[in-house]
Amino acid sequence: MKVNTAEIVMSAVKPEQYPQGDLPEIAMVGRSNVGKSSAINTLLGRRKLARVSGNPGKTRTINFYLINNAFYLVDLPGYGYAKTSKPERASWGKMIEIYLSSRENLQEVVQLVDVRHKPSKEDQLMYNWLKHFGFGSLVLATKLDKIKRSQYQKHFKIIRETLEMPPESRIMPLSSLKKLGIENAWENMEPLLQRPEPIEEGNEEIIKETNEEIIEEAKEDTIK
Ligand SMILES: Nc1nc2c(ncn2[C@@H]2O[C@H](COP(=O)(O)OP(=O)(O)O)[C@@H](O)[C@H]2O)c(=O)[nH]1
Ligand SMILES: [Mg+2]
Repeated sequence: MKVNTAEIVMSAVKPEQYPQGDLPEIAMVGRSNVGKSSAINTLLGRRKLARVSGNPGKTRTINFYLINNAFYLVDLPGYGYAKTSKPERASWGKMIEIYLSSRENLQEVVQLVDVRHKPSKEDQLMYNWLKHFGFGSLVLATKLDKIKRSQYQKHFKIIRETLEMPPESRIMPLSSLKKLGIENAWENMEPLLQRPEPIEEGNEEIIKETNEEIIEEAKEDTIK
């Protein structure tokens, strides 16, 4: 994945502020300090587009990053920050719920977990919530450099089992420090960002004919 342009286009707290248009988007969510801002910077090859660990728990907006004018990467506010008050937690929940349930552009929500630790109760709740909305096919395991290579599989297994990931869901290991796992992450995310080409005027007939040819060929193949 070649990132030519990456810019923040909106910090939103309500749907009216989400960017308009039908570009596809992938969102990232995780507990605060999991390494989400670092991961976004690393995936985009930018040093400080997303702010790293400035003031944990303070980011209370949904940040939309426009990439290559083709899709959005969306930074959702983190959860699990100890000093968050009850009303703050409730407004966080409402904001995320509205986003997950209403955003048509949204193709996938990537859950981030720290590769070192068994996912917390809150991680599990978040992931269940994502599954409920039909997301959760990708989990990004951060801070890979903090464990030994010989321990990778053991940690992936704990994450998979604790979150009760469906067998077809994937773990994408990433180290923002060592810049490991970037290409693999994009290989998993890119297919989710494909949108069918809009049919240009005048091409409908060609597409119809091509489809008919394909159907004919398929029939012939079946007969043989
Ligand atoms: N060793 C290591 N540290 C990381 C990595 N990613 C993030 N961190 C550190 O974890 C802390 C939180 O990172 P940040 O990206 O701000 O997390 P966020 O709160 O989830 O956005 C910072 O001190 C980062 O330097 C990583 O891949 N490896
Ligand atoms: Mg952050």
